[in-house]
Amino acid sequence: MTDLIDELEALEREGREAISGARDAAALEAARVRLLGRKDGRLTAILRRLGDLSPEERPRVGAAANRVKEVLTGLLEARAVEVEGGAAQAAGIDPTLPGRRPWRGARHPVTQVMDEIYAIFRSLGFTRARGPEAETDWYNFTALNTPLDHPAADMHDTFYLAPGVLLRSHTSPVQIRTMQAYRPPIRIIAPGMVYRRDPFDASHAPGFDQLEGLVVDEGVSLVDLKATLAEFARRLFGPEARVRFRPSFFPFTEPSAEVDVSCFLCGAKGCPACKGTGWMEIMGAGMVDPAVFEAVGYDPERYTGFAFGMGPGRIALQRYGIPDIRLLYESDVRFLEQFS
Ligand code: 2NM
Repeated sequence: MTDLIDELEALEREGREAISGARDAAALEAARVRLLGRKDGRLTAILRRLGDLSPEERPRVGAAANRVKEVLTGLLEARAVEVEGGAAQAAGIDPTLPGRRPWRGARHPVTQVMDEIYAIFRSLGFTRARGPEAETDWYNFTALNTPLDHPAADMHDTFYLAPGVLLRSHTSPVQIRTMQAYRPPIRIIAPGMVYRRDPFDASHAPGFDQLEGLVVDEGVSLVDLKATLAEFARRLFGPEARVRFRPSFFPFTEPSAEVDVSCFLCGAKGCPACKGTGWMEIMGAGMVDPAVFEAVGYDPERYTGFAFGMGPGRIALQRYGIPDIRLLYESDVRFLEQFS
């Protein structure tokens, strides 16, 4: 047994010399194989002879062998760093410089909110509908019970491309086209860019994302609207979220409402984000006006429906506490990388 202890001490001594004497990575690896190599290394050879010892002797020698292995492994690692540093310096590289953090990609915050909204409505049985961004005034206004002398249709508020042709000011024309193409039941969301002649400032942009929804069938009621939007709010903002409806007016719905969600930042206690009210406005909604059904050839005596519209960009501003809508449009990586 003392033989093996002596041999372990000799191995440690010689190992220290071999490691500190290795001049490059290849020499170091050769030393490692000779000392600790699993098949033919010197430590392995000693460990093989552990079986010859009595059960009383074995633990002490085993412990000594483990210690030598740890010491040599540590020295090998430390020397590897030195050898590599030397090689780097010889090549004119300074290995002490701090590393460069790689860019991490992130989906745009509005895209993240939109994708969450899609997933919620998808699971509620809605499909996505799309339509053109250049529309006629009939699809954008007339079919939506909005006469062309309504202020919304004014040249000051809408981008006209040619007489009677415009950039859609909401995604509702998609609902009109969908109703023309399909019989009820209808259950769709229509996401996309819309355009309004607003000044580009902290809270307005001339083009922005909108997402509208439409449900039409026999017997659809205001209860269905409230239940759908209450479930939507719980899924998007958390199980504690509540909604409230405030009476409002849109030409294409009757009755119409502004929909508030209980403030998801302060839990409706009142904070700067909700201006102390405990509520945040997130969308408009209502029961589809029979005049809209007439325009698309649906029988308003047979069918009822609800519709709603929201701005995912606005919701992203509220959710992330972004103070200026222009940040959503500037593609500044310092801003965007915060959402990864
Ligand atoms: C909103 C608010 C309320 C709406 C109505 C329709 C249609 F086509 F069915 F008439 N689509 N979207 C609607 C209703 C949109 O956005 C604030």
